[in-house]
Order: sequence, then C-alpha cells, then structure tokens
Amino acid sequence: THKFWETQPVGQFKDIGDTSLPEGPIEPATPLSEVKQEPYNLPSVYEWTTCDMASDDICSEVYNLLRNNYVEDDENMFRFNYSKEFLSGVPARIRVRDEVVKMAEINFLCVHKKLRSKRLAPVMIKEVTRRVHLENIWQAAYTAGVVLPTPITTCQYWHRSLNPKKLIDVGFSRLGARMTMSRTIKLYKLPEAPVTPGFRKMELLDVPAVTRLLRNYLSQFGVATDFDENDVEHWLLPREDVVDSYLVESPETHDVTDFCSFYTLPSTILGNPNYTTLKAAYSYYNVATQTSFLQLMNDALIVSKHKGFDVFNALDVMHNESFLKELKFGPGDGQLHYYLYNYRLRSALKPSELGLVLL
Ligand code: YNC
Ligand code: MG
Repeated sequence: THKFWETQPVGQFKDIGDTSLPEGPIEPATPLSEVKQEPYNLPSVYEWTTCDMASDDICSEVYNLLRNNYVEDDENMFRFNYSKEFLSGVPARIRVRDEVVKMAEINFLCVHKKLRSKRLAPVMIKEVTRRVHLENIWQAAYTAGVVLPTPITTCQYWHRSLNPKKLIDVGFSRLGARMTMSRTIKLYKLPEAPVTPGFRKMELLDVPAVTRLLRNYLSQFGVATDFDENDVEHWLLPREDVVDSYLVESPETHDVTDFCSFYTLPSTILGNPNYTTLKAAYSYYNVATQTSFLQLMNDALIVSKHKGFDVFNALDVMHNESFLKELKFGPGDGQLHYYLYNYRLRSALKPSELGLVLL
C-alpha cells in the first residue's frame, strides 16, 4: 500500500482499466488565494530553505548533497553525479493527446542517507506541490525507478558500450560467453568520423529549423514535450559537458533534415581502486527524415566515443527500438517509470508512444 500516494491526485491502482473515468485533470485548479500560504511543518530542528542556485556556495551544497546521496543502481556500484548546470528548474509544456498542459518537471528529490524512511519525502512532495500551485501550475511530470500509483508507461534503458574494457573492469558489464577482451573491443569498435555528409554540430542559427523538425516529429506521440524556439535554445543548444546536439544539413539544399542529441550524466564509481567516474551519454531527442535512423544514431555513437564517453544509454521511447539491437545496445536491468501528477490518462502508453525525455 501507498499511505501517501493514495491521498494524492494521481491515477490509483484500483482504477486501472476503469474506462468510465475521464481523461484529464483529476482535481480542478483553485484560486491562488485558496492555496495554503504557509509552508508545511517539518519535524523540529529542520527548516525550509529556498536555494538560490545563482549563489556558488548554495549550488555547491546542493550539488554535494546529490553527489553523495542521490540515485544508485540496485547493487550500489554507481551513483549519478549530475553537474551543477543541471540543478535549476524551468516550467515545461507537455502535450497530452490534443491538450498542451503547463507542468512542473520534478527531479532531484533527495533525502540524505542518514534521514531515510522517516516520511520526510511526503512532506517534501507536498511542499513542492504547494509552491508549484502558487506559480499557478497544477500538473507535473516525473520519473522514478520505483513503482508508484500509477505509471503512464514503463521504459527500459539500453546501453551501448563505447569503452568496453573499462566497463568490464568497473563491473558495469561482463565479458560475454565465449568472448575474449580483444574480440569484445573489436565488436564495439566504431569508425573514426561520422559518415553522413553534412553532419555537424548544431548552432544558434539552427534553432528555428531544429524546432520545426522536432515539433513535427513529436506531434505523433500520445504524450510529448511541446518545444518552442526558446525551449530548443535552452534544452538543446550544445553546452560543454551538458548537452550535445548534431544535425544533418543537406549539402545541396542546406535544409536541416536530421537531428540527434545526448546529454552528459557521469556516475561516480563506488569503491573501485582504479576508476572514479563512469562517463555516460544519454540519448535525448533524435529525428531522422532523410538519413536512415540507424546511420544517424551510429554517427551519434561515433562523436560520443570521440568525446571520451564510456557508454551511450538510450530508453526505448519514441522510435528508439528501431536502432537499439542493430547498433549493439544491450538491455539494462533497471526500469524507468513515467508519471503525471493530477492528470489521468484513460490507459497506459507503450514506451514507443512517449515523446518525452526528462533529464
Ligand atoms: C520517489 N522516487 O512510495 P507511500 S526520482 C515519489 N518518487 O510513499 P520516506 C517516492 N515518491 O508509498 P525515503 C519516491 N521514493 O507510502 C519513495 N517515494 O505512499 C514515496 N533516495 O517516504 C514512497 N531520488 O521519506 C512512500 O522515504 C514515501 O526516506 C516514503 O525518501 C525517498 O526525483 C527518497 O532515488 C526518494 O533520496 C527521497 O529514498 C530517498 O526513502 C532518496 O519515508 C535516493 O515516499 C535518491 C532518489 C528520487 C529520484 C525524482 C522524481 C520525484 C517525484 C516526486 C513526486 C512529485 C509529484 C509532483 C509535485 C508537483 C505537483 C504539482 C502541481
Ligand atoms: Mg525520510
């Protein structure tokens, strides 16, 4: 049972399959004057702080909390180490079927390891909800590795080795049956440079063309990000050690025909004498119209290998299934569940019906 989540406006397990319930907001918005004006109570000795992420000292404190206490894999071998650039929030627009809904994307929920299982998380969730409501936002999107009421879809991570020797040395992957290290290295070897003519890094002047390409591609998914040009500039314009974006500019027409992107999310390797950091690239948004999707993503692998990443990860969202196996990705063990707060879907989606990647 979920003593907290049962009290929240989210799809409940008992309602799964009940098609009489309407799709859309579960609770209506209320006048802002009716939103609770004071913060929720915390156990004594604790107090709320609003973190000014423009302050280097505060940003470092948040960064260190997460570096030491945020998400680990099931075997506690790796822990996410998000860089400081990721630690800010902006509202998002997410389209659900034909409705574009303003939402908060909730991320980085973290309780210090020494304070776990004391029901602090529900207080934090209620307080962030109150603060989001005061911004006149009534819906949210979030992902988690745990099952809560009720996923809109459940996705799987796939991993493509770029530096197989290191991945095996640190226990991220294992040598396959009847494989030697040198055969494994050969198996994952990639060409020196991208092969698609006109493949280049995205630049500021590409924002309008990339926005058109993405909007057109994302329109086919049941739930997807609704990107405008400002969003594309914020989320996709290349930023060193944060996000990389490439596109194909047709050598003849100079049209932008294809696009691929990935974000940088290293993990700390826990308790390994030889290595401290696993450099991982995560597939973000990709669109192929003229280039084959396979070749486009192979070029993404080539540039990520060149940038020194050890592994390229991708979820089975959008059309990603069509390249995963062929480009030698292997399925991971963890699942990622997607959720909406205060928005009911009539039925769950397939991962391939989702056009949304949260950092
Ligand atoms: C989780 N990840 O089920 P019930 S993902 C949501 N997301 O409630 P306690 C979670 N709820 O089942 P702990 C959750 N994990 O009794 C647990 N819960 O109803 C629920 N880990 O609270 C859980 N970060 O304080 C249970 O548990 C209740 O001390 C138990 O704290 C949990 O960022 C946590 O994985 C996750 O730091 C903070 O374990 C802690 O264990 C931790 O006794 C490592 O809590 C880091 C980690 C989570 C990453 C993420 C998305 C979070 C979404 C939160 C929901 C947002 C709702 C929308 C708000 C805006 C609305 C508007 C409008
Ligand atoms: Mg707790």
